[in-house]
Amino acid sequence: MAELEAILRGVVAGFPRALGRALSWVENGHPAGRELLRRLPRRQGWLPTVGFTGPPGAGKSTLIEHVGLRLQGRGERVAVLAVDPSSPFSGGALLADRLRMPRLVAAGGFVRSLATRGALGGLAAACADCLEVLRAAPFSWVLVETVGVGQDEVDVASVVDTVVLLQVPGLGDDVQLAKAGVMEIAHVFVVNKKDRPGAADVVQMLASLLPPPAPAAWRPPVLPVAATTGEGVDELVATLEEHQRFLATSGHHQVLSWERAERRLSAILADLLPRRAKQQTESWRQAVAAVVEGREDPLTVAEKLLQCHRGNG
Ligand SMILES: Nc1nc2c(ncn2[C@@H]2O[C@H](COP(=O)(O)OP(=O)(O)OP(=O)(O)O)[C@@H](O)[C@H]2O)c(=O)[nH]1
Ligand SMILES: [Mg+2]
Repeated sequence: MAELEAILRGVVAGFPRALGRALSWVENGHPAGRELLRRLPRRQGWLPTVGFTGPPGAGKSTLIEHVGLRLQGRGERVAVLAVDPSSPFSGGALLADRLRMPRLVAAGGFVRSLATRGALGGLAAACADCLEVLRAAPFSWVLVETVGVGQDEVDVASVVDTVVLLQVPGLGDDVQLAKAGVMEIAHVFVVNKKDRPGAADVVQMLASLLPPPAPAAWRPPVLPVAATTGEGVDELVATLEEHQRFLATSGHHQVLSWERAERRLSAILADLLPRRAKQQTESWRQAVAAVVEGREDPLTVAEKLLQCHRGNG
């Protein structure tokens, strides 16, 4: 496939068009995407990935653009994935992507939105696959934006190294945080819109919710930021670098790689197994009937299906 070869070369060279195409294939579960993932060169070394999450309108995009600009300014190469399940844009809508973070794109950053339809294993899996594509390209940082604070965000957080949780004054934040269980997954807390009244209270409240410091553990800092003016962004970038150093020197890279591989395999299997089982229409129908009629319990039936499947290769 000459086109696949060209896209592979383009990805490795970091060409935006090739990257956009490759990410569309992967995002849409296109067969060419699977072939591409199989053939991507393995990256040497670690590619730092940072997820930014928080409620709608908290300033994630504004902040990511600033962070990206700082990094690009120092000669780093930055890619941004904006994960947006509800996005009307998909399939490499280059124009929409450019409109998202124009200054970062003008500075040479790569920005892509991700609507994730049809990938095996859901949003987090699609995101993980897209990160694999970016790992083969010459980027030195990847920043991922996710909207909201729900299960999807917790899942997406599991594919990045560093999770930045944005909060803003005036949202009844403590309730939201406690409910979503995202306190546990954040490595850095940002209180954005520090120019607004109440920001200092949110900083204090977050600091009071943190667990007591433990030896050799990462302690999430709480950073007040104003993304519109860039105030506090230098401190945030320094913190992101510090967290990456912590991961590198504390043996976390191996742990993260192992956990990610396990999660990916589990997610793919959870998707593949029912699909395969249903392809055997008659045995699937009989299996369901056995459960409906109470002749056998679901676990026994599922185990039989697995065995039967193994018999079929
Ligand atoms: N006053 C103030 N406004 C800000 C700040 N940061 C962002 N905003 C504004 O907040 C609004 C939302 O910013 P975005 O960066 O689009 O927020 P987001 O979290 O990416 O939003 P979604 O992607 O829609 O969830 C915009 O109007 C920004 O200009 C800040 O530090 N102070
Ligand atoms: Mg945004």
